[in-house]
Amino acid sequence: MVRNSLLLLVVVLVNVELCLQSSCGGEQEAASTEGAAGCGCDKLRRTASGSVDSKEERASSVKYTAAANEKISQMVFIPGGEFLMGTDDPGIPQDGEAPQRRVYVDSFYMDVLEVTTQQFQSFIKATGYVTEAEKFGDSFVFEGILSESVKSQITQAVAAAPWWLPVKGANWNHPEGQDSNITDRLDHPVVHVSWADAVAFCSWANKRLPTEAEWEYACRGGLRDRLYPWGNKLNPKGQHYANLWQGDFPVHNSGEDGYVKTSPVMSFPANSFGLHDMVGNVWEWTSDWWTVHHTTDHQHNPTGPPSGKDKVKKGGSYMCHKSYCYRYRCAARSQNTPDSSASNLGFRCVSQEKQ
Ligand SMILES: *[C@@H]1O[C@H](CO)[C@@H](O)[C@H](O)[C@H]1NC(C)=O
Ligand SMILES: [Ca+2]
Ligand SMILES: [Ca+2]
Repeated sequence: MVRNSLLLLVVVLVNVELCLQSSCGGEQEAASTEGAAGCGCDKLRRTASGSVDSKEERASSVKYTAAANEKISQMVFIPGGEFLMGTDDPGIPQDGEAPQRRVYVDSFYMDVLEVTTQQFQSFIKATGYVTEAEKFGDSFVFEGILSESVKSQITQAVAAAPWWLPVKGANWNHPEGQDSNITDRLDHPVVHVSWADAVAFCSWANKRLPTEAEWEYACRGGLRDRLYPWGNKLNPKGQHYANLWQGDFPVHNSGEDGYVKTSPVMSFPANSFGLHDMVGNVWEWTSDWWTVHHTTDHQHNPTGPPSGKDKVKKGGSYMCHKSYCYRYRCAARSQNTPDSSASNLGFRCVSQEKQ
């Protein structure tokens, strides 16, 4: 009874129906433990029940910066090969990190960096594409990065993760709602992009989203059975290798790694494939549907289940800390419905041919 009434504290926005844990969480969430509750990212669900079009807003605020940065769209060759995907020592067992399995992936090219707001702006400018967050009229923003004025207008939260607030007008161009913009973060990863938005961007760039196997292979950078893209120690020699959370979630982020929100892409060292921010900064969409059941049969270029409800995302974000979201490991994984968007979720693209 008490539990139910707590869950029902969650409210429904005019245009967005938040999906309650009790009504659509399914077995996966019921199985969640405290340690795995994490940043609550997987609780961010909505059902498409109407939309608010904010096109005029977008048109007036998009400002194209012509100075295209070469490095920004650079891709690196990832030589194909076999690797051990997943782990037999899962940090979060119910996420389906196990079992460890032999997987082969063909060679491909991968964006060195997470797709930036500037790159995404170029895409919008060129195509007039309207993101799902813009159609819905809102997106999920972590409470800790909102202005007091925006916060004061919000009366809803996600029951299972009350630090996530649906913010009206939040989208890639206004990451914390209407009183925010991307002027000072063109080199930060774009956020508030849904899975379809990410797919649209990649195909516009003549690329595609990575499969989970490709993403994880790339994350591991040729290392065998290691936790992170750089090895097993989180902070070798006291150095930070990823934009994560230091402090007590969700109330205090000490920013010891230099950033309490997103960081400019390339602020942290690359792995041996030359890829930056594979873990941390923002979560990255993959093309796979979510499942927690994996075959141990030797797989070649696996693409995940043929259908599903959620898409796999990888790498964790600036909101992750070991105490509640130990998901900034290469084997770690999480999921969202494809129409989800949030202030810590972005992507990068891959391609089979050199671009
Ligand atoms: C962007 O936001 C900053 C403050 O965060 C503000 O000073 C600036 O005027 C805004 N720019 C635009 C184009 O709205
Ligand atoms: Ca940080
Ligand atoms: Ca990342």
